[in-house]
Amino acid sequence: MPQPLIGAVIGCGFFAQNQLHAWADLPGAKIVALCDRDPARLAETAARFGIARTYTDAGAMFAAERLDFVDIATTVASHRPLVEMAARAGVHVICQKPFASTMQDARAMVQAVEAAGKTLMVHENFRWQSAVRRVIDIVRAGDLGEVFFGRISFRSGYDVFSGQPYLAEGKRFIIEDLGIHVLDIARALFGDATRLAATTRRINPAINGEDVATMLLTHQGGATSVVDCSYATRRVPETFPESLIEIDGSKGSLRLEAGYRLIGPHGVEDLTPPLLPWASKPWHNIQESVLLIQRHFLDCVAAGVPPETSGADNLQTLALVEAAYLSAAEARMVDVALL
Ligand code: NAD
Ligand code: 89Y
Repeated sequence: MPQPLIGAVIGCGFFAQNQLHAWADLPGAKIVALCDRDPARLAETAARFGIARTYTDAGAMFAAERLDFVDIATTVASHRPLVEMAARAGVHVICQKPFASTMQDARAMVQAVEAAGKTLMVHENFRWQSAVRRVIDIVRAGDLGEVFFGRISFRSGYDVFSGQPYLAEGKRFIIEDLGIHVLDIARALFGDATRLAATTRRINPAINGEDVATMLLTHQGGATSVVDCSYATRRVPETFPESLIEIDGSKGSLRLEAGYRLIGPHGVEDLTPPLLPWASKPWHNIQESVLLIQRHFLDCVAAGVPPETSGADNLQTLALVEAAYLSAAEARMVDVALL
């Protein structure tokens, strides 16, 4: 049995709890230290997961610990300094989405970790949800033939603001927070996109950013896709946090419907995700994907290959986010390569 990779988690907030549960389930990793600048959150999380060594300052942690990797679970403003610090410390890095607030920051972060010769994975987990992964496997196996159309739709009225109050505050909301995942699924299914057009709306008057976005993408391979997301959709039944998928190809079509029901080239499949012992509905779909992406990271480090959502790969997803905001602001189709 190989030795586990020794790691630390920076950020002990809302979502890091899932990441820590997943690490505890993975024998290939051992989290030995935690860091959060909020001492109360730090102490509470350390006690919950039985992690003895804690730091309120990431620099102090890197100076004191011998780590193989760090898992950065903070919000976007701290990503660049923390990723660059991790690169200087010479450790592998996982960083939560959104990876960066500008393309310039993102490129610098990728470069820093590349120069250190380490692995950088963006925690872009939606493409690892088991139902979504099944669809990706079907498309990549060629079971639908040449794909010419796709739609990935995330429409919900779920209150995400109570758990993540910062989402109501930013000038940007749904594309940067949630659409980023859905755009990443589109890339995983149809390849990189060359052109994008978007419209946005804000329906909820209590938030600052857009909560509805509709995007049209042209992909390099020739497929056209529609990525639409909304947190202003009061649907019954509520489907949070499911991404519904429609794909048409030259040999067949598939539909991933609400309730994780897939109708495709292999008949009707029930893709209900498992409820992990530490998970809770309706988040269990996302929570399982956290375990799967973190396992993927360990596999990639062991094999010396880049993760699917490496930092370099994620530049393409971030470019789509930027393209969507630009397109909505200027009411025009945007050439993604120019960003
Ligand atoms: P949060 O505010 O609840 O937690 C972030 C924590 O990081 C806080 O406790 C804060 O004190 C700490 N922190 C911030 N800067 C720090 C620094 N420089 N050093 C040490 N600690 C620092 O936020 P959250 O809701 O847990 O979200 C964290 C990230 O996870 C966000 O980028 C969010 O978009 C992402 N997220 C991802 C998913 C997913 O499915 N991939 C789901 C939810 C949130
Ligand atoms: O922050 C978001 C994410 O990454 O997944 C769902 C979410 O928690 C709210 O939109």
